[in-house]
Amino acid sequence: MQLWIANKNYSSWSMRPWLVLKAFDLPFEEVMIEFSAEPSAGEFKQKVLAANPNGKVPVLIDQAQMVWDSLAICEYLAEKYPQLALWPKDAALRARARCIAAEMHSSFMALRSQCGMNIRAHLDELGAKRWALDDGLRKDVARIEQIWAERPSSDSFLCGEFSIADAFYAPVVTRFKTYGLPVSASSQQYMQLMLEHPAVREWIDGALQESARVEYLEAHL
Ligand SMILES: N[C@@H](CCC(=O)N[C@@H](CS)C(=O)NCC(=O)O)C(=O)O
Repeated sequence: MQLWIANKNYSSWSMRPWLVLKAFDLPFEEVMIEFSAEPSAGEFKQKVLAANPNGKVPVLIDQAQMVWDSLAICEYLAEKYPQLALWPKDAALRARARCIAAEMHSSFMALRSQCGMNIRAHLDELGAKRWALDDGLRKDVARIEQIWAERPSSDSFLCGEFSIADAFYAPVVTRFKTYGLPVSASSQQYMQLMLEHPAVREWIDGALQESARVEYLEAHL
C-alpha cells in the first residue's frame, strides 16, 4: 500500500490514517507531496490529481484500489485487517469510537479555522487572543473536552486501547499544544498519553525535521 500525504507540520487529515498504519504496524510506503506556495494550485494539485480526482490528500493506493478521505481510508484498513482492533472489538466501544471519529470528521470548524495545524510553531499569545474573542472556538474545545473526559479511565485512550478514534483527535492534541489552549488537567493527561505514543512521536519528529514553510498555512500571518 502507498499512503499519499502532505507536509507533516501542516496536514492534519494526512496525520490520521498515517498514525493508524504506524500504530498497527501495517506495511505501507509513505509518499510525500509537499503543499505548493499557493492554496489549491501548483505542483501539489497536479500531482494529487494524477491519482485522486478529488484533489486532496490523504490518498491510499492498494494495488488497483484508490481510497480517498481519511475516514474512508481508516474504514478500508479496518476491513482489510479484521484481526486487529483498529476499531475496538467491544461493540459498545466501537459504536462510540465511530461516533466520535465521525464527529471530528464533520465538526469543529471554529477550531479548524482559528487554530490551523502547525506543529513546530508556538503560538500561545495568538491562541489566548483567539480564545478570548471567539465563542465558537471555546464551544468546540468544550465539546472536545467532554468527549475526552468520557474515556473509560483517566489513563486510557478514548475507547480503551489506541484506536482510529484517537488517531482522529491527534491533530487536536497538537493544536491545543501549539496554541496553548487552557484545557483541564484531565485533558492534559490525555494529551500527554497521546504525545508519548510512538506513532504520534514519529509524526511529530518528522514535522520538526521538515524545512518547508508554507506561508498561507502559517496561522499567525
Ligand atoms: N475530508 C477530507 C479532507 C482532506 C483535506 O482537506 N486535505 C487537505 C490536506 S490536510 C488538502 O488536500 N488540501 C489541499 C486542497 O484542498 O487543495 C479527509 O478527511 O481526507
